[in-house]
Amino acid sequence: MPAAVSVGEGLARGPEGVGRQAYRGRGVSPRLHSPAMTDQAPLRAFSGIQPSGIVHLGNDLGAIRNYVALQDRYQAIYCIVDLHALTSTHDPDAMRQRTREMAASLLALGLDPARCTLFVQSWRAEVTELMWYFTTVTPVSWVERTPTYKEKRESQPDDINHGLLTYPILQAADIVLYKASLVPVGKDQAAHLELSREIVRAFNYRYGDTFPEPQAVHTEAPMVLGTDGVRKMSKSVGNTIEILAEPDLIRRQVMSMVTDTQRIKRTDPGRPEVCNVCQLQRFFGPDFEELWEGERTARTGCVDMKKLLAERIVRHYAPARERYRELMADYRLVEGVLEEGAARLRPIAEATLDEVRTKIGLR
Ligand code: AQP
Repeated sequence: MPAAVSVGEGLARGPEGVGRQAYRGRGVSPRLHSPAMTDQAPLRAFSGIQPSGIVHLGNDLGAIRNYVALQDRYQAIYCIVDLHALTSTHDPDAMRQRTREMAASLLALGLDPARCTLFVQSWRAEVTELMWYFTTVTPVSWVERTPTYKEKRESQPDDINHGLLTYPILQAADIVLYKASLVPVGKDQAAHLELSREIVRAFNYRYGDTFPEPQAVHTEAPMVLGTDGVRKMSKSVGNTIEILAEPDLIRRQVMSMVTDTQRIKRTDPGRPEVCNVCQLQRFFGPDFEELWEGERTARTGCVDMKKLLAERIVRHYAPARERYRELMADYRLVEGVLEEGAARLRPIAEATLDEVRTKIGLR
């Protein structure tokens, strides 16, 4: 099986070029489009997202759109990974609040509890037991070389806690505790996914075939660039577009975007292939090629293009913003969804642990 596949539904493709590199899909595997809820072998999809305060455009275009798409095709399980977030968030009130915000955001953006399972990671604590077993098949050198660990050592030098090192092992346990084989994620997660596959292989090699090797499922925007036009859109960089924020904030964030740096004067022809604003237009209207032509011929300026993108983003997410407000105002519904989600997963988690404890000789 390939390590990554894409589900490009509803996401337009662009031409070759630098921008295209950033947003390129990985080719659609026909196998992934077959109905999944068969009695015989229901394929499971699993993904986790950190309760980290805001949902940005990178999260949605890179992952959440696929969460939504996959819930009609597979048994989809989505998790708010509070245990992972503890490696960086140490304020209990912030943790509680952000977990609520993320749950409400995901429901507002289209997760439907009738078609998927949404829960909070720590509410199914079996995962921590499985993680321990996985630590015993994972060489330290594998986790030390993880790029995100190296990045976090830089970004939080005063807080290099052990959780940062073990982070990808917990991620592997998250996925396979539910025997999921498909993982909708952005491309920034590629190294973690590869490590999950290696850990699964190591476990299966030592104890016999137990878990499927998970594979990433990408959208056609697996790496959304931030407002700086250079780095991955990321909260820690501060280059985000917060899709559920007030319209004025969204407008300010879009208007701050870096465009084609070689287009100095309004009359200079633009290069939509390298302009992040132009590239993002692909996801908010079918007329992006016309817009690009306007850019190439200098009919439109960068400011026009940003204003248009800002209005389209504001409009696109208006219903979700409204729904998010409603859910946060009356949180009981969200709480019920999360409780029901965790309860629904209990038999699967327990069955996996029973099997594992026996295989490794603890029972
Ligand atoms: N820029 C991005 N492009 C495509 N996909 C992205 N994802 C995140 N950023 C991009 C995908 O979103 C899912 C949730 O990831 P996460 O839990 O790591 O989310 P985050 O904390 O919001 O990501 P940040 O902003 O990058 O966090 P920091 O700055 O704290 O490290 C994942 O599937 C991820 O691939």
